[in-house]
Amino acid sequence: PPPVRLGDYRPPDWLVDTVHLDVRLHPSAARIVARLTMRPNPAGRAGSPIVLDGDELSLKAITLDGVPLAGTAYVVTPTALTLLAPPQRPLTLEIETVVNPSANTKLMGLYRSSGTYCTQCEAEGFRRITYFPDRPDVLAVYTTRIEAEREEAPVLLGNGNPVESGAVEGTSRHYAVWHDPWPKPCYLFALVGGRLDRITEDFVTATGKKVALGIYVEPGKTERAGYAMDALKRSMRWDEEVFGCEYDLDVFNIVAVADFNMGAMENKGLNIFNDKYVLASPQTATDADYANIEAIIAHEYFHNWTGNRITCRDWFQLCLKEGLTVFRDQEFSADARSRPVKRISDVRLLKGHQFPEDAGPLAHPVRPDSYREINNFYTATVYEKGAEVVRMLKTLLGEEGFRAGMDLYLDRHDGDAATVEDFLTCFADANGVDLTQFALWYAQSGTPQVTVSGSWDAAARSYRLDVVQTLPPTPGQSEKQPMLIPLAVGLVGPDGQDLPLTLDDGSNAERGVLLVTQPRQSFVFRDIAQRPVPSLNRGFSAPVKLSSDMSTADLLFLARHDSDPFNRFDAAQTIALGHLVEATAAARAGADLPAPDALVAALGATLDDGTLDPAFVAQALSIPSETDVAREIGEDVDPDAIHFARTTLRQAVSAALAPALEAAYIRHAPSGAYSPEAASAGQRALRNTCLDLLAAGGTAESLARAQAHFETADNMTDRFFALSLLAHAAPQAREAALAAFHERFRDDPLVVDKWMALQAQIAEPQALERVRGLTHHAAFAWSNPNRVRALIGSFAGLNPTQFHRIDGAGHELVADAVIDIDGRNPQLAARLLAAFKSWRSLEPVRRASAEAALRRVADKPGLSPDVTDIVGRSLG
Ligand code: DPP
Ligand code: ZN
Repeated sequence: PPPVRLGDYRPPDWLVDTVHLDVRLHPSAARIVARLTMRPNPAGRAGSPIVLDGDELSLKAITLDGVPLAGTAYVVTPTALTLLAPPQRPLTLEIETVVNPSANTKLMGLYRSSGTYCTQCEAEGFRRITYFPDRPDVLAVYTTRIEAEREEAPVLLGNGNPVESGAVEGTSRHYAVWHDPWPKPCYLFALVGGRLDRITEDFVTATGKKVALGIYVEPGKTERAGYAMDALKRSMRWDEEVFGCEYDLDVFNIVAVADFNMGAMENKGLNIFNDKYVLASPQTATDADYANIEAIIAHEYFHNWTGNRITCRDWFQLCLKEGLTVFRDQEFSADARSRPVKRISDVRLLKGHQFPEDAGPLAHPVRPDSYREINNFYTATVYEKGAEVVRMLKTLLGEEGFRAGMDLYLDRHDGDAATVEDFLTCFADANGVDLTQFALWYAQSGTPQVTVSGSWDAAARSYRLDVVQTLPPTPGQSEKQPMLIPLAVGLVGPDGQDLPLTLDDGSNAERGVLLVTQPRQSFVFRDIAQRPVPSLNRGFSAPVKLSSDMSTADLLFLARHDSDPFNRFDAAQTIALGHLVEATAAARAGADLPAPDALVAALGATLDDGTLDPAFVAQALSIPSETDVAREIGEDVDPDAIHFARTTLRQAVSAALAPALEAAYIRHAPSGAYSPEAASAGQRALRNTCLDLLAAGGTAESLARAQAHFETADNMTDRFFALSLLAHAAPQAREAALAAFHERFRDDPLVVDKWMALQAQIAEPQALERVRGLTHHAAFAWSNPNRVRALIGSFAGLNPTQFHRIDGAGHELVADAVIDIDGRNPQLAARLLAAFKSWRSLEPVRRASAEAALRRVADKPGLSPDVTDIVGRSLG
């Protein structure tokens, strides 16, 4: 099929006002009767047929205004039901379909997960439940009656508010009716039926309305839902306080299921979650798990306004809800935890996932203008870069201007299916600014390269920054226009204090933000009496690749003194990356590796600074990942050389800083019982980072310390961290530790996932056989996305030396898995295949093997549209 194009958008020809669904759950033959009241859209084409999407549906009956339709009045194909010549007036269609939830391995539409019936409709899953105009700009009011065997599904949940429930007379079945008063697109439809336990709490909104909150989990797991409930209540309050968004139904339910393609889904009033992002206890979840749960609970809740009350006109506008909602959840976590540390980890995620995407064959704009398979656009670019674009708006407009734009958007577009243009227009209108050039962030793909050089003119007492921006060509976009880049800067004086910024035209660079709009531009600051050190792109104000002519000495100075915590972190990272690039080149050339003196000095100073937040120090001490280094090198990448350079660097840092690391390890010993809150997590993060760097030295003492850490841990964060250390750094202790860990947690699938993921990441040739072996482990299941992502996803995404083995066996393994999974779950298969996104940057031998693996996938007959799209673009 040809691609779908943004430019081809047309409003729907028919609208749906109300939907009455009657769903009778059954493991293999669920029966759905849908009654739709429809009318011709005045904005559509007059006289149009009614075209309803469908996928793997069995049509049983269809009536129009209560009269069965003649077989000649409609046409059914595998993808649509078309009423050829419907009367051009309001009408009621009743359609009966049957689907098989147990056979639904795609996990789209209505399916069963460990015996629980659930649905996933975004993006195009509702058409797998009933025939419907499955597009986000058709908004209807839904009433859903769900019926099931009481024994099999005592809990029946739908969107909106509960209306009634009861027994079905004379049977073992029961039913529940739900009504959602808010018009919504069908991708936000959901229902759940199952044997579930729950926890409940009440929340009183800002205007005093009581909301009944429920979190439903597999029987016996309620004690692990408490943190999610806490995060939910805090999210609801925060959204009232920060964005003025109040909840709008009597109930809000969350259901955790074990088989889920995504992280979670924001269905109106009934969020459905991958259980990985709900269930947590100190014994089973790490600090990172807790932070993810908090962020994702908030994210899905925030969609109630940014996504549900205001939805997307079409799927090209996906970033309208996702980028904005990621920005909102990032801000929530920043307020709940440490803002600088949150910013650092968000930027690390962006650089680790989005930058490589933007630099490879899968690059696409934040708002793509064509797609073949929308499921493949739930990407780091749409989500994370999309959030950066919203953040830049805030940087440009300031706190108040941004809030004014948001208020206008929430007010003007409530109830709409909106576009990116609608969104930007609100900010332009509220602030009286022109955002035409800014809008290029949505349209142009690729990471802008910004090169800055600074010079101080002692005689003129001025400082000049010369800025050059370029945007590399990306698929489908050979020519680019200059972007509007908000570059936050500071000039740091010799005493470490920020100098006042006055531009030579007398204006003060507002909030320290330079507006870069031209390919080349210079900014001159006056009254600069001494040579300052420039601090560029503070807080990572723009998602660009920055390079400058800054000396190592200047970077070291910033690492110690910058008032901007992000740049303080980043200065040390820049030193480390520079070292690793040089060391990798030396390793490939068989030369001696350089000594990391500057980096050791920077890290040592950070470690010694008792005023810093431990969570910040932990981030600042982290050595850039192998993927970071590969991205920095950019072409002709040899993962083994990078691994060697990085391992050598870690050894050197370990040796040089051992006493300070040991002291910090002891200083940050836990006091009191485990708590997942940020301060406590920060202590653990720093302590574990020290443990890790110490173990990198490989001394018997450091490994014994890791072993003791493992054995005495009273929480999953410490236990799993130590296990990872032993698995990576202590082959002799590895098997016993892995076995002990497995023995303790063998009945807990989410913890066994961690155990598998860890083994898949060991940077040794045996990892491949280990992964193969684990696919036959009793706990592994190809049908469960969490299991597949843990084992195969971790191998492909987090074990560069073994995925990119020089003999090609790693590529083969992943290609085989993709082909195998594609028959069951195309979305999951396509996700996995995207691990090849940087294949063109590999050195020639590995590049050839990656290409061969991709071609083998491409040549497979019967591939899904999902995998066809990824493999096609990857090779294109
Ligand atoms: N559930 C996914 C998310 O919230 C897709 N909407 O990002
Ligand atoms: Zn989302």
